[in-house]
Amino acid sequence: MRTRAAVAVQAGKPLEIMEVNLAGPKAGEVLVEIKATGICHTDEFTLSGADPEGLFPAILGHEGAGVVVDVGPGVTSLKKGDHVIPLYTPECRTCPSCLSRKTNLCTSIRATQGQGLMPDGTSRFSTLDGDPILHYMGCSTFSNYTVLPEIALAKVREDAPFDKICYIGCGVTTGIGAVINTAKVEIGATAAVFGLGGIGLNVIQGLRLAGADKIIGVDLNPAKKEMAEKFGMTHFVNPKDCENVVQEIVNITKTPFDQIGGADYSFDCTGNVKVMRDALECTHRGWGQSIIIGVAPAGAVIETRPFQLVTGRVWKGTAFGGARGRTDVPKIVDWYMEGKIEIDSMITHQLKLDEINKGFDLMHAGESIRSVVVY
Ligand code: NAD
Ligand code: AHE
Ligand code: ZN
Repeated sequence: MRTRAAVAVQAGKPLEIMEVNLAGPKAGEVLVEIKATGICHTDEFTLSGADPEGLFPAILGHEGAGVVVDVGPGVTSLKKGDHVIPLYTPECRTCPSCLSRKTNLCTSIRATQGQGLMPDGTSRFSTLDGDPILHYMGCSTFSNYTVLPEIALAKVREDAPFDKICYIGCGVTTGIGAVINTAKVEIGATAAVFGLGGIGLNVIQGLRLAGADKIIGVDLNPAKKEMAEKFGMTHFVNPKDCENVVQEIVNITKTPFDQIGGADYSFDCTGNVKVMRDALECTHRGWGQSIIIGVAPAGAVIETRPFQLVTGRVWKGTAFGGARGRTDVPKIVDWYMEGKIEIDSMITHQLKLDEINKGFDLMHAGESIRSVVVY
């Protein structure tokens, strides 16, 4: 079939909207009509050329929601008409990683996914001239129709609006999951969140759900303060307005009983390795945990004095908030529909596919939280 898609033809160039060919689903695969897709900073990261796994031409996008149109041979868990959210972290439930119960990082199709290919080593997308176009993160939601492996789709309830729940395909689950699954934050904890964008705000809403006391937000953009306060931020620090961010956070977390200070938990949602260091070093001596969510460019390295770890701080990372997609994503959709979590106000812009590059411009200008393309 033919479908309309925004194609990343080259690093650093705007996406090009065009008709492309899409081959039907093979064994174990599913054809999905994408109804809506968010634009995550990771799409921008790959388009910029900073992603060591970034390959071109490719159809980016990994934060979608849609409807099953057709299934390939052997597909048993999904049927035509099912509402689904694509999973860039699949859940096969049979690989050593899934069976370990220690990680959500299913490894069954990771190698081909990183090469922009389906599990059989080929692409379903091509130009009208027949040249292959690569998949991206196994999802390619910047195409109106896309093909995914069955294990990379979460079946969700049919009354949930696509233009909101697409955000659960990455940002919402990543932020809330980092708090609940990765850090396992407890009631009364203190936390610092670096970067108050589409991920950081969801970390903040996760911290509020978990019952954290002090929630300190850090961002260079003062315009992010108001929205973060609505989601539960109690203190705001702008690195431009203080001499030492780490000291500022330590001071905020001091109590009459505890004059050492330091956040119980911190989260990097910027992808900046200097910020990651601050995020580690602002945590409490003896038990502080810092969770890296941000994705850093090729070649970037993190550094700190080993003494920071010798004195009990823990550095961790998380992908997709530690969520097992087929199991956890339908539950997060329920939380949204039951009013336990908020999404609507974070979707600051709704665009048509033709306007998708505007979504990247809004992100660069710091004017959006999430832009969502509705097909
Ligand atoms: P975003 O652009 O919406 O937000 C980033 C925020 O960080 C902005 O508000 C920006 O002003 C702020 N910021 C930038 N530099 C800063 C600095 N030096 N100090 C303080 N604040 C700073 O991006 P997003 O969609 O929220 O994504 C955030 C990061 O998370 C990106 O690196 C993205 O690739 C990554 N990410 C990781 C996962 C995962 O599974 N680990 C999932 C989604 C996104
Ligand atoms: N390809 C990059 C790394 C990109 C990355 O870390 N991606 C996250 C998801 S970001 C979603 O917005 C992830 O899932 N990582 C685990 C994995 O297996 O990719 C690089 O540096 O090579
Ligand atoms: Zn993402």
